[in-house]
Amino acid sequence: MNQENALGYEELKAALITEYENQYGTKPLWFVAAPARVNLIGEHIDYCDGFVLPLAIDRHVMMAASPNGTDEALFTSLMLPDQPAVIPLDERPKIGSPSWANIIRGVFYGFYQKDIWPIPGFDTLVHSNVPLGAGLSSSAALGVAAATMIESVSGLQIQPKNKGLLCQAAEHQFAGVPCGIMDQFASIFGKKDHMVLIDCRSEEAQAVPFTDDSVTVIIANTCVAHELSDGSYANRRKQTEIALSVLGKDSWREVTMDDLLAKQSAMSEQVFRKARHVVTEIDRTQQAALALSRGETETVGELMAASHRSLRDDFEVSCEELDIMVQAAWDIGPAGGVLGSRMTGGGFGGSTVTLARKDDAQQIIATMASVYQEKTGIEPEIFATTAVDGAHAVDA
Ligand code: GAF
Repeated sequence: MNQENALGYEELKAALITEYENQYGTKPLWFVAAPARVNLIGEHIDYCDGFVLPLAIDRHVMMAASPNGTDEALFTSLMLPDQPAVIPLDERPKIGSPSWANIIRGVFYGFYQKDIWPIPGFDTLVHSNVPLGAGLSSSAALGVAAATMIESVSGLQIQPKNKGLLCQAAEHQFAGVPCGIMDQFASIFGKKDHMVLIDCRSEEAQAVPFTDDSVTVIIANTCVAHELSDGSYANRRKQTEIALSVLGKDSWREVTMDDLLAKQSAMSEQVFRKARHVVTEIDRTQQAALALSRGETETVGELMAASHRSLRDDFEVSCEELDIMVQAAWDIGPAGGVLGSRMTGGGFGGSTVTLARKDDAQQIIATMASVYQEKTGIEPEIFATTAVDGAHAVDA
């Protein structure tokens, strides 16, 4: 999908309701939306007790549903119309086929474990304007949308933090991705015109306002697909765990650079560099949150650049296309309205995030697109986004 032409919130909602009526011959009783996210800074440290600073973006997974009088939940996605998923609700949820619905099965399993079970059957249609494989957490948005739908159907609300943890567990157990809490928490705690500062140790989320409304966020999808379940993500997480055990600490929050240097010879060069990223990125994220709240955009830009270099050189999760896209933004620089740019999300492809002056955004997008296309031969998807509210039920 070319994101320039992606459906907006209201269009997506209208399309889903119309299609629901066409397929099921009735209006949906329940309707939910869960946003994707982009992370400004704090990468690969949500599973290291770090701080992260994402925002929920105006790209959503939406679901419409009505009771079907059976003990099965049916999920059909307008993105994959020939792969409907039937999920039995009279037994313990298990991994199954089609695989796109495993995250939903995992969310059902979370409700099963919480004794919110059995749930009466319902027919669901899913629609989305979140680009897939773009590192914008389409999977977390799908899981959070499913949890929000199950809350509507069951009439029982889960505490937001527990809902986030339930959805994270679904990723671990049903999708094989040992992710942190950032994506699910951003989708749940997102707030219009705010970033979400998440303390991944205490698992608390705090909304931080964008104080400067002349600034916007640009997402540049390299269109190099990113897949977290292929083992590279799990491998990075494992290396951070090895480092922490060599350091002999319970939490990365207790690790200083001096601690790390003192143990450098006890770890491999690979593991040391992963650890250096964690220690420096935790520090950068706290500094960036403070600088943003003070409107010190120059500092934020420097921190974003340092974050990208650390992810590229130490954590090794960037790729040539991400580096080219980030360099294209850096080359435009503050004079052209670029305040900061870096890769965002899990990496190995996916997207970059750029903080930019609103007035210059269209020119920046055009320049980044043409530089990127010229250097890679790939047509990117680049769009400005806004911070939106977290997952919610809507009147259909
Ligand atoms: C993915 C994961 F799902 C997140 O938990 C986070 O670790 C991110 O990669 C990297 O910061 O989106």
